[in-house]
Amino acid sequence: MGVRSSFIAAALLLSASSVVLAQQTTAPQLPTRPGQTLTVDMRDAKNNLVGTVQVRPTAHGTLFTANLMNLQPGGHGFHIHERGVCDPPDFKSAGGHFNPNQGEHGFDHRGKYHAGDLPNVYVTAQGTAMVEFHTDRLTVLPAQTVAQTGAGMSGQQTAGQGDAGTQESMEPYSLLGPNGTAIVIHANPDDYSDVNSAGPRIACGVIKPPS
Ligand SMILES: [Cu+2]
Repeated sequence: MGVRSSFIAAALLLSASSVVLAQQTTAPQLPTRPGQTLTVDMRDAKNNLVGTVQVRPTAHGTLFTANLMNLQPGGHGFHIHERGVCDPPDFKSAGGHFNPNQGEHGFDHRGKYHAGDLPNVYVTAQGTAMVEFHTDRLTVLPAQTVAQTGAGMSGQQTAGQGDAGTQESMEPYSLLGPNGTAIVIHANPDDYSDVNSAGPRIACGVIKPPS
């Protein structure tokens, strides 16, 4: 086989693999293992992009990396809400906090707290923020996978068994359940106890599987 024919063979191989790649990037695909990062576009009440949040699965939960801009300086509540719908301007469509374990709001609550409770983000005088935080309470594994592997919603199952009603699952809850979820940024910082302390919703982004 001459140089020319092996070149053609290599070219054919290359085009065959590009076809496979194209199929993979166009077909919707749920993440099934740690390492596949989701990018959430955050938009304000006027539907302007105010940054992105990377949602990266880890071996122990989820790492959030927020890169934000054009926000009011100061502290802002940052939560996961229970519906993957962000209708401006008030974003009430996103529902309440993501709370599959039926807890109370805030890290200061002694019992179960909302899985969607996350730390505040602090915006600079320039209107930007770059924040990373990790939680072991949330996962971007599909809800079905979490259920099949015995992870996730077992908190509710345990509650149904009576005596262990106050025991909470240590496994993470899926951000990609049937209703979807959304990241919501509030006008004020969360005081980690009062559900209303963070005030109105100023930005929202739907967490969805890669398309
Ligand atoms: Cu919120």
